[in-house]
Amino acid sequence: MQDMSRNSLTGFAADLGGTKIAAARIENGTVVDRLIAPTDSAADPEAQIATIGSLLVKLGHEAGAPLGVAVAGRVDASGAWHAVNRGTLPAILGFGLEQYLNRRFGAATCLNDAAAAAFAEGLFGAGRDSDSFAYLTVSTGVGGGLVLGKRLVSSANGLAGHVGFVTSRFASLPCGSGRMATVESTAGGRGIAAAAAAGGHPGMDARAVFAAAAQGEHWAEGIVANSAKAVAALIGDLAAILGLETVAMGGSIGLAPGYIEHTRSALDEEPALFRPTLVAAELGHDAPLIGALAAHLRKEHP
Ligand code: ADP
Ligand code: BMX
Repeated sequence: MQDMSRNSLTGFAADLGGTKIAAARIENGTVVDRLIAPTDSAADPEAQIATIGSLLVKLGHEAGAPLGVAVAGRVDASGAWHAVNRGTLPAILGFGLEQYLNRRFGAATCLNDAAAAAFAEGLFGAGRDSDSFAYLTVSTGVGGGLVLGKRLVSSANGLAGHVGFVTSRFASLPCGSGRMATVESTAGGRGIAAAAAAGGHPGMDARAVFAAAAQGEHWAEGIVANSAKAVAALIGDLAAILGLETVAMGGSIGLAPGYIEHTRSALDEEPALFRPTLVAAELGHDAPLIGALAAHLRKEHP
């Protein structure tokens, strides 16, 4: 992975999450223009890609220009796209994404959003000096990407790195993946909103719960703390499995003021061996965009 220079990244990228779609024009490794639209979570894949297409056109994309597309959900080795959490993107049920993107945009590469961010952070960010590195996004869900021995871990079914679907002692409810009591079901944005509703505060998204916590509302502070504890325990578990040296955190919840500090203080309860260095993603919200374009250029010019 080391031989790619950030400066060589020029082209376009899109990042489709459970809450928002970002598209960007990237020049010499820097996002120079960006547009954001809300995700219509119930929309079918063609409609999702139409939204990406309209953002890309406004950014000046023309057919055949280099394009990387990062998506929430797993992308398997055949390029098919499947939601893992069916509650988040219920209409994404095994759609031939890579072929469709290639027909629609001339040339494109697609991969999971957290895997794309891990690729970028592993090459150019918080993971560049680590032999065992994980990127976690705490956003609509809790996603992940693993870079071991400088290689992004992948699997034919596209599920590798989906660390938010491990079970947690801080969770108790069913998860949209079909599993019970996952980290995502309590720590991700949808889980936080569900916890608020269950506690008598319906109609609040995670951002509103964080705002209530910042105002000193105890119920909201408890939900935010529980999310951070679940993520810290997940980091300890991943350290045990992978011998992690460094973890970078991204996503709008992961990067929200105070969240990483909450997670670090929960991680301090772990023995030193299970406590990798935890930092904010160096590329911030750009990580999935830069990683998607890097993955595309790597595929075109291996
Ligand atoms: P996506 O999941 O689409 O990639 P984000 O990374 O923006 O998008 O994550 C969306 C989640 O983050 C939502 O649950 C939203 O309520 C929450 N969120 C957005 N901004 C903030 C904030 N400033 N503080 C806390 N939570 C936030
Ligand atoms: C979920 C899962 C992952 C994704 C992660 C972060 C779905 C639809 N999503 O774990 O594939 O990487 O969320 O995604 O199965 P985001 O929507 O929070 O950005």
